[in-house]
Amino acid sequence: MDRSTIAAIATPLGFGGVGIVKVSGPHARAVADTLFKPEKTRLFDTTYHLKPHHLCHGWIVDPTSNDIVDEVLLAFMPAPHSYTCEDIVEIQAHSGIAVLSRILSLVLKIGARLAEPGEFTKRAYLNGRINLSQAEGVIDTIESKSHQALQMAMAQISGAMHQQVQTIRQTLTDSLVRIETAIDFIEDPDDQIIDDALPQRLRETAITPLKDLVNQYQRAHLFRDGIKMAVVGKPNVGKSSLLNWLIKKDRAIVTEIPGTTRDLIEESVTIKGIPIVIVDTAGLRDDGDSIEKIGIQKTWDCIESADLILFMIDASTIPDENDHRIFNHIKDKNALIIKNKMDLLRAREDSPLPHEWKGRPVIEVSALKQTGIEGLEQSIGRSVLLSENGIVAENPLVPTIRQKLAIDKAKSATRRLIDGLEQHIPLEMTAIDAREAIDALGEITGETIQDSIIDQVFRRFCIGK
Ligand SMILES: Nc1nc2c(ncn2[C@@H]2O[C@H](COP(=O)(O)OP(=O)(O)OP(=O)(O)O)[C@@H](O)[C@H]2O)c(=O)[nH]1
Ligand SMILES: [Mg+2]
Repeated sequence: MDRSTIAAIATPLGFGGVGIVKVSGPHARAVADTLFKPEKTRLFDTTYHLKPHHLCHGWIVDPTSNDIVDEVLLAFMPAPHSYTCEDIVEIQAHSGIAVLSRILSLVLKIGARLAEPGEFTKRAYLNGRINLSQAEGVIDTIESKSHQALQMAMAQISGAMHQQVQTIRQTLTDSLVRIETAIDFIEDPDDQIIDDALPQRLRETAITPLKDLVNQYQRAHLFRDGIKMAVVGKPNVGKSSLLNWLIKKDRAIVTEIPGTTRDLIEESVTIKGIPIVIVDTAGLRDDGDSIEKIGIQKTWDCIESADLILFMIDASTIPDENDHRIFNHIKDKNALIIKNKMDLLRAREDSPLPHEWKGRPVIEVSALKQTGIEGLEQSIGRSVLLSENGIVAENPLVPTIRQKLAIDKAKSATRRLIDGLEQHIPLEMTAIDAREAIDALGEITGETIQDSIIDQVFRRFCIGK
């Protein structure tokens, strides 16, 4: 393993109270000794020892110029009782970019190198302090955009996923041991190493829990991964007004001129706990100049890739052929009909929707007067969850997409294993399936994982974590 000392600014750059420079590795202690002058002692008193796991008040001083760089709190966490299991020094300074980069460059001069994204957590994993699914929980915690997503991340960090998968993997390993023993002692038919109940046991102890995990993924991954929701409709119905309203910002230009929005505008919000990327689109119509035509093409592409569509019409007018054409394009998609400009209806008769549009949720709103949001949010929440045949996640143990792919692999290999046992195919072949299932689950627990997959996991991190 790489034994270098690594360092990084661990907090986001920008305005804030505190910024942290984190150092991990064999030279971390030397970094503190060289740069940190504690308050508790006269400057340069070498008899002073840093107290582990305590915050010490003092100053970072440039050793060549003796300039004070910043007043800081410093924490020293000696190996193995630290995040990485190595010596760690954390310097809590003021959060300005100039201060933090100066401290970082002093640290690098002393012999540390800049940490790669996720390298602190990778060291925690390589040193055996956390397992791979716990590491994935750490990234998901950082990225959590909703309460539910955070709970899922915490379930991974607690090690629950690791344990659950490990239990299933153990039953498969037991079966493999039996199969291999039976291969070795094939001459002794009285010795029932593989009993008839083994396939059924595998169904109960491997297939069922693996299926449960896949179901959990399908039900709840949206809370973590989010969805893309496109607002579409003909020009001037109020799409951009709706975007601005939902994100509580004047992000898109709103005018009474049809064809105002030319490009896709993406913004993020959380609705009913689901992280959503809303895309405001160019109004769809046949005419328009060449710029508008490009925008309209982008809208059609966006409709293809969206998970949910808000098809918006103007409630104060009767749907025309533009509306019909758009509806025909989205009719096989997960879509809600949004009747906007309900405020204009008061004096007028509400025109009924075309017969073919029946059966879809219709939500009445006024983006101008900002009414109807509760109904809209409820319908969005419901349609997202129902489209994934989902009830809201009660069990926060939800595989990540990487884990889900490994579970799929393990499940099909276990199915082949069960079939093979029931059809009494040569045991050597069932052993191959058993091994494949065990290896696939090992990709989750980290036992049979290739370096390339480990790198993939940690590349998702930010620098300093
Ligand atoms: N009365 C009323 N006017 C609205 C409502 N929503 C939007 N408008 C007005 O309708 C006009 C068009 O609104 P936009 O949000 O720009 O419509 P759009 O669908 O984005 O239009 P394009 O970008 O041209 O496709 C503006 O003058 C808005 O103020 C509403 O609920 N009631
Ligand atoms: Mg617009």
